Amino acid sequence: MKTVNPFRQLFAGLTLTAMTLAAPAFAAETVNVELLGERGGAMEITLSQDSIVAGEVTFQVSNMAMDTPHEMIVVKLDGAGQQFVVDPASEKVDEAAVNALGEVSGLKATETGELTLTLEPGDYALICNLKGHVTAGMVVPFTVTAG
Ligand SMILES: [Cu+2]
Repeated sequence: MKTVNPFRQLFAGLTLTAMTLAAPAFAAETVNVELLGERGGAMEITLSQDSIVAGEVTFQVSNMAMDTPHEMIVVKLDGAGQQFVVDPASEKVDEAAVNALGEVSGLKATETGELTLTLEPGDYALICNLKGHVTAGMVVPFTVTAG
């Protein structure tokens, strides 16, 4: 006759529960990023949260425009309030001159994309560097704290 130790089964069940409960502590942060505005008008980037604790973060990026492409570039700043220099000829920030860590590029109107990065504490900015878009308002500060 086969016997089953009920305590052993209970213990196995508790262990599984403990692992399930612990899992969210390791989950990455998610920041929802909306790219807003149409060609020729005001544009902006809005964030579901403008600060996270250092570690892995996923930017879920949505181009909310009706017919204007956008992108999102994550830039590490030298310090809070650092201003971007927009070249008057190209109407863009020189990406080689800034510390760009990653991007979701080429989002047509209504398209979405995502980018996962591991960020250390510091000051960052998210920009859309399509021609004229930073000047039109597509730059927003983002802070990563030590926690
Ligand atoms: Cu844009």
